[in-house]
Amino acid sequence: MERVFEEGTTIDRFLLDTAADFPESTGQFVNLMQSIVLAGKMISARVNRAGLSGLLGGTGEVNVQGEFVQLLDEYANNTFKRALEHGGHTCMIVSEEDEAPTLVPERFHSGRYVVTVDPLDGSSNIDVNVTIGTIFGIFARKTPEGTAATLEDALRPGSDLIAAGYIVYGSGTLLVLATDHGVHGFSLDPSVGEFFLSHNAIRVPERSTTYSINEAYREQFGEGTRAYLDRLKDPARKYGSRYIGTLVADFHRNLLKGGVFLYPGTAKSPGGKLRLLYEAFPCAYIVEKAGGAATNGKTRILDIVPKELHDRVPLVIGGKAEVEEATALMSPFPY
Ligand code: AHM
Ligand code: MG
Repeated sequence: MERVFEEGTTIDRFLLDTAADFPESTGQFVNLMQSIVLAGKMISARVNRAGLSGLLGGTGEVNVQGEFVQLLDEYANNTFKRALEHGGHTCMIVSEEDEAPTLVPERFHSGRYVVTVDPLDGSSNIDVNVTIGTIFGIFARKTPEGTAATLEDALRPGSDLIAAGYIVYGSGTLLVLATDHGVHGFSLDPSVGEFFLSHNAIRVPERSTTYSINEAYREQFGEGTRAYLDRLKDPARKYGSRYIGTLVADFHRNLLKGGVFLYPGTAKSPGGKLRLLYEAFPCAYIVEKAGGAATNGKTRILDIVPKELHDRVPLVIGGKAEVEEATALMSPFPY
């Protein structure tokens, strides 16, 4: 359902207008998105003041991924969980920072949606003022509303997502939301605390001249990945490389300007580094809604069924023609 919205439409107006297309809508999705917007505004405010409010640096703890937890990671995770738990729209939150899923406590209504979230992607960039972001995916639960959610509600293919998005905290704060209504970007005006439509109906170019990969791992990549990189370096193709090291920031740039992002498997980690449920799935959902594609080198990302909440996956994502070219070269090899 493509609809045309005027620039400057508030995100609230956008959500209410699009919900009106679904007569069976109960309002829970709109409420859920309003909670995500609130959490995003709170995190954005903290990110902007982090250096002044003692929020740079680590907590001294290591998370489920074996990575050092930064103070802002912890703040973002708690903010998200608090915003989502109380609204009566969410039943389960799967976060990068928590080994177990968070079930909405019995004293609140266990609502219709499962939210997967990387509360603060790009942790290694926090302390150096480089763009970071939040990534989220939304499933409608399988088990009945009002009961405790189970793993069955979260361990399912990405094609079951009903919405996904991200918030980038960069030179400005931008929320990108993908639904059946397409992909739209809303910029935060901090002076009024409101997100306004600034990027209408985003489409990713089929082809571009940008690739994003951590090429320091080149010798560890599989044969197909190396062959693909060699092809891109043909001077006639005029490719340039951009790599921020924050998935959501690299993905965002490529979504708007065109490009292909790769975090493939390596000899040491053939299964890749990025996480399926709250990094690859949401980005794959968004890119497909914008006309692009995402694969693990063999299989469409959204067709993969997770075995565990924190599964990792190799990721190649971006313009359709670029992902197809990479897949043709990568698919014969084990990683
Ligand atoms: P994070 O979720 O803990 O921040 O880790 C994921 C990040 C991605 O944002 C980024 O694409 C990747 O790790 C960078 O990894 P590397 O430093 O190996 O290139
Ligand atoms: Mg991340």
